Amino acid sequence: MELSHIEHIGIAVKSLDDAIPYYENVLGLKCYAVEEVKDQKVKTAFFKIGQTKLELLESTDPEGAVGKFIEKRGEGVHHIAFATSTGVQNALNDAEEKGVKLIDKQPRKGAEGLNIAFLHPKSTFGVLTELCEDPNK
Ligand code: CMX
Repeated sequence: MELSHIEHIGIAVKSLDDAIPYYENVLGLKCYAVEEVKDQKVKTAFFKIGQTKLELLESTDPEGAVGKFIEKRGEGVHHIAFATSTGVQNALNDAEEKGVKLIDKQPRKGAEGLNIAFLHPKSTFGVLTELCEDPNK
């Protein structure tokens, strides 16, 4: 597969309202969007730093991926998302061929209208890995 850059880093937090002021007042970043992704059972807040975004993730359901993550591991880095310039489906096919366990067999819609898919952290040395592409680019 071909990756162009780190699209975003996902960070699980208990509360967006509590965490956003740290990113704004201490790190000096600006939260430019808050969006609920119902499908993923999260509310997200976005910051941009260079080409890369930070995506804060607040769980909206204790049984969702982020709810379970915080319950088990506490707040912290949840996933890394790589932008691919050659298509998420192609990247998934390539990863599967190379023996990586997929969470998603096909891309689905994520925050900001991106096509996204996840590789399983048990196959990626403990890092939940997201592949994404902007269908409008
Ligand atoms: N990073 C690394 N390891 C993780 C992890 C993460 N984010 N989330 C779970 N794990 C580990 C757990 O610690 C656990 O390890 P052990 O068996 O050693 O304890 C193992 O994976 C299984 O975890 P689990 O709590 O039993 O959870 P599930 O198997 O039900 O789900 C996962 C784990 C990764 C398959 C699920 O979280 C998933 O499908 N994630 C992809 C979707 C997602 O994360 N959505 C939220 C963000 C969406 C967005 O960015 O918009």
